[in-house]
Amino acid sequence: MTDQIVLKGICARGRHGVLDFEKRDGQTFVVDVTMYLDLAPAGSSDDLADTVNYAEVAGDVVALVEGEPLDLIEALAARIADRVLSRPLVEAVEVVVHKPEAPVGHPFTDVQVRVARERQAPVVIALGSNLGESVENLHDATIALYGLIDIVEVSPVVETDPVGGPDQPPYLNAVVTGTTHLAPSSLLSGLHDIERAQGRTREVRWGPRTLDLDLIQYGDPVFDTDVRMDTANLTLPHPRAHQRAFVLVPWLQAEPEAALRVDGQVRRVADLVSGLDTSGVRPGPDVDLLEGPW
Ligand code: A4P
Ligand code: MG
Repeated sequence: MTDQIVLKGICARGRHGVLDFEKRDGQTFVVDVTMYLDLAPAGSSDDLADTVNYAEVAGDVVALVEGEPLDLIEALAARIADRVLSRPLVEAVEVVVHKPEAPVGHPFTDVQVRVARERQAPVVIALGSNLGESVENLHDATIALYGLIDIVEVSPVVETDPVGGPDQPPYLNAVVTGTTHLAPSSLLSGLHDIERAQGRTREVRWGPRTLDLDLIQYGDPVFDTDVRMDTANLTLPHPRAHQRAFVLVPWLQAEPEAALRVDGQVRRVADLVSGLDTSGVRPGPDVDLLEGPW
């Protein structure tokens, strides 16, 4: 069951309606917002940064009610839902807009429009393995990713020279793109679960591993919907991805139009790759990570 924050009865005057006098005189609108998110982090940290500040949400709702006049409360509800979903931690939202003074022409107590929206954010995940049966590790991880994202593209497997860390065998790397309704922090903990299920232990930074899953990008920088954050557990976009041929080369193969934000600028991955030394990246085993052959 998903946790919720419920904010009820936010009241403001707006000028939404089809009739002239509604736009001229305005009336009262009342809004209820139910946000679905994982409250476990805030439950243990007692830190406002780990949850959604409902006072800010109320401020956003009032700004939209008092803002640009719309004809329909359906449109108002949809805009409120989109605004709430733009908060990185919110995974789904239900918005109810009440218009108790609507010109209905008969006695009534309330009219309300209810919309439910779920996040569908594009995501890019990089996979790496250089311990154990690496091809199988990447295959199992790709299948497990179905539990977290709707997969759109799976890159070919590339073999890569290790970057950083101790002396270690070459890696197999790949990139999976898709969409998810999960918030970034929930997606990252899902990635850690998959790593753990494959026996990943964290001993040496940049050391050999059965499986590494990195969240490279969340949202789309071209539409300015990419999440930018830097917390103790999660940095987005991934801070080293733009320098790493073992991430960018397979990503470009999976998504030729890919873009990544680097130091605030939206860059084509194709341009980033052409500026990198890619000599340590070569074709890997000829397998389709979803289909085989095994
Ligand atoms: N973390 C913060 N932001 C993110 C994010 N966007 N995605 C935190 C994933 N994790 C993120 O990661 C350390 C911590 O980073 C996590 O607890 C998470 O909360 P880790 O996976 O435990 O450790 P790591 O992978 O050793 O460190 P790091 O810094 O993620 O290393 P990289 O950048 O992933 O590099 N060479 C080749 N050829 N191929 C490789 O795949 N991989 C690495 C690891 C080094 N050299 C390589 C390869
Ligand atoms: Mg990592």
